[in-house]
Amino acid sequence: MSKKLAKFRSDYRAPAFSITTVHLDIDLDERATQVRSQLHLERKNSGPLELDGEQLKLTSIKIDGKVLPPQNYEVTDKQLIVHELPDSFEMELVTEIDPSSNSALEGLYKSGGAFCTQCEAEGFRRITYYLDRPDVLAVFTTKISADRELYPYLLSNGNLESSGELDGGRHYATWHDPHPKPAYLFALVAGNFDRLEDHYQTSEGRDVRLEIFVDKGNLSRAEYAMAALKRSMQWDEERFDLAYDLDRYMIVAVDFFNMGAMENKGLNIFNSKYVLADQMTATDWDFVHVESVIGHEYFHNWTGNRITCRDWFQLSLKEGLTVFRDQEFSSDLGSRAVHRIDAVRVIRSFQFNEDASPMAHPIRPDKVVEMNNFYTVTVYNKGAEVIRMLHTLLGEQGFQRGMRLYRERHDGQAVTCEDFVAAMEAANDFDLTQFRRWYSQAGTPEVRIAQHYDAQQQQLTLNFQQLTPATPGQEEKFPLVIPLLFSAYDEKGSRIQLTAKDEVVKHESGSQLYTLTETTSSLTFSNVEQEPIIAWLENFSAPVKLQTPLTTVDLELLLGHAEQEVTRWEAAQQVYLKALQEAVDTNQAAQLSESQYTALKKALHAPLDDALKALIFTLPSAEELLEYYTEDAPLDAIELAVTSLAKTVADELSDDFAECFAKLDSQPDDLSGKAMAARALRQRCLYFLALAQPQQYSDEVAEQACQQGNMTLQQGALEIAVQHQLPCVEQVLATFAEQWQDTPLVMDKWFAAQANALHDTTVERVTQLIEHPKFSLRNPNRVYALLANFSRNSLRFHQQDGAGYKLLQSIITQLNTLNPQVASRLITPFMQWRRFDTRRQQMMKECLLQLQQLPDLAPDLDEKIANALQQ
Ligand code: B3K
Ligand code: ZN
Repeated sequence: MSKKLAKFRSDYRAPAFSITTVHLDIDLDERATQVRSQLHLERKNSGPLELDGEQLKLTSIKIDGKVLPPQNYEVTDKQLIVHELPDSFEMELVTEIDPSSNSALEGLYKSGGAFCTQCEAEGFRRITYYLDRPDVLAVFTTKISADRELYPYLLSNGNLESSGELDGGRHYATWHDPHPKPAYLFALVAGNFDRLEDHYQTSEGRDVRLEIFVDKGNLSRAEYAMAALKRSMQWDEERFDLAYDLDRYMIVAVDFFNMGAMENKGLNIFNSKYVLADQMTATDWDFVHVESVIGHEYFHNWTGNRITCRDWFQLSLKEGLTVFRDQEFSSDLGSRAVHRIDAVRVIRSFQFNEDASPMAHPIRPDKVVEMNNFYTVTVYNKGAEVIRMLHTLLGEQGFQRGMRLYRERHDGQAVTCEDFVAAMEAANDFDLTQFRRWYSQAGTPEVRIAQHYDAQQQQLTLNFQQLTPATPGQEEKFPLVIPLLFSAYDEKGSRIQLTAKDEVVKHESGSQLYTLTETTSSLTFSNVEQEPIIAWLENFSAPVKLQTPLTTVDLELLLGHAEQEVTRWEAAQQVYLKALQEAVDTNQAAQLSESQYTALKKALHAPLDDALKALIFTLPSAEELLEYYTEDAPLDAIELAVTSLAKTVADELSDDFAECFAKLDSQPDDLSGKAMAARALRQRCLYFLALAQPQQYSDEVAEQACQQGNMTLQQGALEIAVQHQLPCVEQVLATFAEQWQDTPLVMDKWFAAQANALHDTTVERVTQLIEHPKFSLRNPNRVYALLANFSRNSLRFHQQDGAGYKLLQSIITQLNTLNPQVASRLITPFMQWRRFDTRRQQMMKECLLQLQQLPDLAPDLDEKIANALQQ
């Protein structure tokens, strides 16, 4: 295999040919599927026709009906190159593929008993030779034939044109998708499913048939997803004025899938994890995620499918925007604060980490070897934060004006991030020149704020500084546009408005807005009667690290009085973080002051949303704390700090948790937001109670773990039993496994709970679980549950003897040939090897070097390892 070369954004060239129509005739067979592809091509630019193709057997090639002599074309392991072609012609290709041996789950593969496809980013080239790039848009007609009994459903994009019987117990179906689309949105499914049907009438009067296909026997577990789909369709009409454009919308749930789901036009393919959900088997969080992924894929129909990417460097054009849209959807339908906090935690725990790693890249990368490596928290989640900043700067109305212009200008096109920003700019007459740096600059900006109050002059001065640390390949950084939402409070906790000329504006969120544009700047407020307490970066208005002059007393005031719920949560987090950092720096147990305990008690009993309280009582993880130590990370001190902080909060507030716990009803049959919130807080209370008094609460936890009918309660208890190693733990684990052994998605929770345990036998336990009959390296969900969770469990993964490293290395070695995309996702913790002590550095580096020597090292791993080891 030839080594894969890097591609650069700056090298973009329009394709030499366009493909206007594609007729596929796919004759499905487990081992030898035959694909006949008829293309109409037209010359657009000079140059040969270079079709992409991998792992294909070419059996025939014709141009305008005539067999092409072998001297007129070349076949390499990645391309089919044809010279001397007319300007407009028909091409017919016949290729053969083997879906059964496809364990990479890219292209056409078998998931359990069904055939399915995954073509984004560059999977279509594993089905047939094609111009497999997103700026080639064609109208697809697809005929599928297969055994009738094994594969009663034959599905593809668009509308069903015809279907019928064939000889030998086979049948066929022909689908036509009228919307020109890039090949990455092509999909095919053949299998035997149960089908849930419903309808949706669009605001434009179209009657859309909605269908969800699931494995036999799972129909009732698809109802929630169907309801979520209808909510998504309605929300997109109401908030974005975007309606669906085909007569059918199909979702198929499959068990073998590398990611969450895929937005193929009219035929979404989903990881069953994000479709199947009922009270028995799914937790409240699972329901929330199902709704958000259903929404995300649906919203892609406009932001991604109708308006797509010119090239893969522009991935954030569709992903950042669609994540922003799904976040807004969840926030409009549920608790805005809770969803915002969830998004902030993802940025702080994972995106900041990526920004500080050798794989740091801007949301619009400049250089890519393996595209699958760039479906990252940076492109997706930081991308969504960049869109959110635009929304903050332009306001909802201005943002929607920009969206309308974007759609008017680019519907049906493959475009760039620049086109999106230009539309926002033109629709609002708002200069975004400097804002564009967010697209090209990698790294997490650091903002420092200093406050000076002159009592005599009644003047308040604020000094701001911003700095983005260098990232690999980007030494020099420039100042960014950083919108800072803020609110000022007086000493009693009442919100006050500060006035400064034009620099500060009142924002529609209720906060005030000041926007940084320079490396340093300052702001003066006059007539300020007393020194205020200012909550900065409210609602996490920019993806930056912030240092403020707030004292712990100020934070207590904000925790008790801030009007914005996210600000209250943030104040609690800052209180914890200060205590944790002090503990780490002195290598002692963490402590809080009396007044801090009092403030926390007040928060627990305050009339706040229970879900928000649950988040306030979720302490920063070891991983979040680790972000502050980029050299010689003091793992032992971090472990002491996080475990001692949890213990002291548990001990000091034990009566309060007990009181709160007694008052909260678990309402196992209620799926309302209120009931979910109550369960979330109940879980936090029980977590602390069982930590403070393990003997006393072991039975209670064991009982809850066996309570059938509500997975939130069962899993919650399982986690507590495992995390605190309660006396009941082994019994709870055994009962749970017995009950759920035949429900893989629930067994994943069982694997995950053990992989997440902070206990020092975790490495051994995970090693044993790899041999468990219900575990399989071939199924990504199992791998993520057991091994991705373990690899993120920093305190155990970095165990001193290196056993965690060896374990992960051996798994990555096996996955290198089995499923490189999954292997590549697991390598993340090794990327940070330089942040640890010399001994650990050596062990991790050795693992990387050994992986690098693997015969047939996949490009996915090759790219990351090369970056990790680069000097
Ligand atoms: N667009 C897909 C991602 C496919 C990734 C392939 N490696 C899912 C999504 O973002 O909606
Ligand atoms: Zn997406």
